[in-house]
Amino acid sequence: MRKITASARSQHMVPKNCGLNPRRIREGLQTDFIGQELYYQAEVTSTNDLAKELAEKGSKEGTVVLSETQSQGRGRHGRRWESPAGGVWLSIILRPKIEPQEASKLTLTAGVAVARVLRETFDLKAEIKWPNDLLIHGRKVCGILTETSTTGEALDFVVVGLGVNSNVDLDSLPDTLRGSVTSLKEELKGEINQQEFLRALLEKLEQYYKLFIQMEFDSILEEWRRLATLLGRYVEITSLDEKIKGQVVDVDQNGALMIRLPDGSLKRFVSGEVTLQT
Ligand code: BT5
Repeated sequence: MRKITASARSQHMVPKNCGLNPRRIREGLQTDFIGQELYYQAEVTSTNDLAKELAEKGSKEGTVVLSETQSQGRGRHGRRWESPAGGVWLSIILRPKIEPQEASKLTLTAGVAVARVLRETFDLKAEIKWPNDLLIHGRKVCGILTETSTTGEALDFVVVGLGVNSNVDLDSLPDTLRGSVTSLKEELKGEINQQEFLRALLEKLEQYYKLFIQMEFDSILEEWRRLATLLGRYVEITSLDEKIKGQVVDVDQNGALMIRLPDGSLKRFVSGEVTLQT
């Protein structure tokens, strides 16, 4: 595994023939801590797994694990996350002083940061689908997987994993995903500069994470609401083997989805799979 730090930037550490050049990302990066320690591998099982291992060994807040491909990229509930070459597959170690159940707020925070980068850098109308999807024209371009490690009631660390189909060829994804996914390359009809994108992404993630740790989650949530696709929509939500239909009313202070059921009552969901009703 390559660890690229300010003190270890010698030429021989620069991987050759890689789409992502970690040394170049690190050099121009305007962050205080996110990505200042960057581990790069051409292939991993899952960047989240590697990040967890590093966090357990004491890696500091902001450490990023980045890979060109993942052989066992994961989504929620053990679902497979396709991670061919051309994408940005990364995980960030965070050590916020929060309760474990608040970690889902970090998924929303990261979603706002990614949406902002896609809008500001590429002028793409990226929207957030609760809880962890970023969509462009209704198709998934990014997924977020937030995982925690706890001891008893206390949170040890959080790993926020981000998968962005940046320069991914849609042909390299399984047929079953056709129609429901997209990539930046597809939307922009051309490849993007991965180094610049990564820098912008890490900088925006730090900006929002700083707001988060300054207890500014309310303002992040305000922004999240403006970027959300589901508010006011009629949906079906599957959560804990229960399927329920209703209208999305809001997200609450903890990022849970509030749905008005046909009988008028409100129900709160902390997790679940949402599909739009036609
Ligand atoms: C997610 O799960 O969307 C979270 C994905 C997180 C991936 C990152 S990559 C870096 C880090 N390391 C990991 O191992 N994971 C994280 P979920 O909401 O459960 O969505 C999973 C579903 O998205 C799959 O069942 C597919 O339907 C779809 N999917 C799989 N690969 C995709 C891709 N590359 N692009 C768009 N959709 C995909």
